[in-house]
Amino acid sequence: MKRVFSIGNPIKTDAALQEEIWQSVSAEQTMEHLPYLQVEETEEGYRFSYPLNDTTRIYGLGEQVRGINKRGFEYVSLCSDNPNHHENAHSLYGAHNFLVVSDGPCCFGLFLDTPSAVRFDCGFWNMDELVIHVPSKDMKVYFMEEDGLLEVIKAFRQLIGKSYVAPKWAFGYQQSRWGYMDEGDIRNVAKRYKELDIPLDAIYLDIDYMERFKDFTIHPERFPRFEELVADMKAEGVHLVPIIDAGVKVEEGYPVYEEGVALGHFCKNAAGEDFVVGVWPGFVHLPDMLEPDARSWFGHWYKVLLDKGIEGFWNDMNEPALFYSKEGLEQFFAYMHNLEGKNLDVNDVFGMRWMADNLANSQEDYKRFFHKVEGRMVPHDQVHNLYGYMMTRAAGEAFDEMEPDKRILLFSRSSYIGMHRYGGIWTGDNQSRWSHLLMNLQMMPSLNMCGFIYTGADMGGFGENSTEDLVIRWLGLSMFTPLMRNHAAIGTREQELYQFPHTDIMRNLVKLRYGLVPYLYSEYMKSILEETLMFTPLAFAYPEDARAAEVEDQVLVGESLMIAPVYVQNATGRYVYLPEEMTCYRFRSLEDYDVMELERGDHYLRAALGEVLVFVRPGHGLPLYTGNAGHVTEIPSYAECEGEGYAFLTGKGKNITYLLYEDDGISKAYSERKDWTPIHKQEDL
Ligand code: MIG
Repeated sequence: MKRVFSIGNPIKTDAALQEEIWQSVSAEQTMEHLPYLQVEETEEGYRFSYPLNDTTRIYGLGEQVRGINKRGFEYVSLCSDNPNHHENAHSLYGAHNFLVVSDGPCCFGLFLDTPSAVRFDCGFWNMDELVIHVPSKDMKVYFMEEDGLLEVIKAFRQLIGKSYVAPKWAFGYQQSRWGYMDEGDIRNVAKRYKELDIPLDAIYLDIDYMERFKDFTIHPERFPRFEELVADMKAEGVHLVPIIDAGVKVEEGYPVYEEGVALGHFCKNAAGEDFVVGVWPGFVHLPDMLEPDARSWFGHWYKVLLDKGIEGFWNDMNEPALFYSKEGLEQFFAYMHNLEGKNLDVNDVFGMRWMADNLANSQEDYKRFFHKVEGRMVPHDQVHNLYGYMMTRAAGEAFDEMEPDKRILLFSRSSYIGMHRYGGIWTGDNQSRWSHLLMNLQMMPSLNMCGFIYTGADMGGFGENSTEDLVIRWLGLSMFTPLMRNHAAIGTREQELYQFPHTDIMRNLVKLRYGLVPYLYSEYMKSILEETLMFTPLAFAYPEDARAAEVEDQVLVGESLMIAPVYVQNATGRYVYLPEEMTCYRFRSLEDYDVMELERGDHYLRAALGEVLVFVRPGHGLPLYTGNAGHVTEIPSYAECEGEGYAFLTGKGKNITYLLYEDDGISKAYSERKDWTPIHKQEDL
């Protein structure tokens, strides 16, 4: 059953595409026709509720902290520049209002398409109740009930349309750091990786490549021969991926600023003037990404960098993150001025701190500026969650025009469902903590459910100092995620793989990743083309198994594999639950691994630092490229080399076939199922 309810006068988000096949229900019938849920109209909007029993589980919600089963916490869809990814964080950078309820034989999905800040109380205030508060009377509600969890996902993913397809080179290992200051730093990273024979496909350019943080500029002293650098790196197989920030610096003579002002493409204040906020470069204006002309205008600016040979971007600060507004700053100074010379009591001190802390990303500021939406001026707070989505859409749509048949790498920090068609996401500013390694694993399936397939976390952790063992263990997870990028914040310990003594382990693990690329890319593309999960919770794959439903630290990757990364410091192994018999490959490198046939049930398995456990399901196989590739493009396609250099690791069973998806990795023509290469187990040929 698929139903869509249109309530009030919803803002067009373009999140859903294939609505025609959905049964639409008129507003008057809403209450009776939304199955299972109780709906109440409240003063500010609607309240949906559903009773939870002992075995009810809740999935989805995309980029949020905590477990795969979201029950027991309150999550708020409010795109936030929140670097504190702790257990108590209610909102991160994305707003993904899709959840799935699994309740005995019944399972249904619910998507609340509204850019307002939806509160999902998944049994937080009352353990036995799911309550969703929507602070708006304008929204679309999509309800789907299917025979199983995977079917619910498929119905939803079909509704929202095909996910963004990244170029294949973006499945290589990528190095980033906020703090690479100049050409020399970049060349050095490439050199060190090459010297150590650790494969590398991309190096990221963070804000310091720009001239005083101005989008679409290059710092002339730090990068005096930018195009030459891009070309030299490309000749070595390394792509440079620059960051683009949402705000445009206010500066006379800066063409992006001047054009934006002249064409009226910036967000306005109540008086109709271009709204001013502070971000990196000081005062900036925010392009009105929701307005189609402004979007197209901003998107075409990426051409400046495409023309210099750039083939990938990351969009940052697009929640949008605001350090302050002019108005907020004035209030702050007035407040401080009042306190000057006073004998400060506790209220003054706390007030002062509160004022300072709330200068950034203030909800008050969101009310102070406006977007042009279908001819109306709409205050930002009503459309806040769409901003990062529309910025990335700006780039994605422009790439389709400027590079109609070439995939450009694109991922964003902030997002909303719908953005998954234009780019991927990275999960923002995590920290170098073991708990964040586990969080990375737990977030992957939820992101996939919401359409985000090209995704991954900052490997090694962004904030705080990482340690060598954490980096090694994190490699053991990131080697399976489409985006495998080591990124760290300025001021933290350097965590490029060459900064640590055990380069042999690092090399082995990265090479193992390159061996896995054919399989990972194949499963990635299948997940997009057939609307399935690439990262599947055990609960979804083994619905009859109550134990599997509670496993929060193992997931399936594609059709053949289960992974169980070690995320505990100093552990030399871990418990693993097998919902069926599996073949365990304990890898130390592409060539060096143990094979164990394991029964269904619990096992304690050794996995020393540098060892990675991969479980192959019975009847399934894993094609592994065992040759030496320094870059993704050096991995020969199976079809072309007829399997030369490939191993086929299988689970238990006879007549095992794996259907490998392959394409050229760069054009937008995707291969059809009939062209996929069947790989058979050797004995059965
Ligand atoms: O407020 O560009 O999440 O990856 O290195 C920090 C500097 C701004 C936040 C991004 C991070 C990036 C950093 N940016």
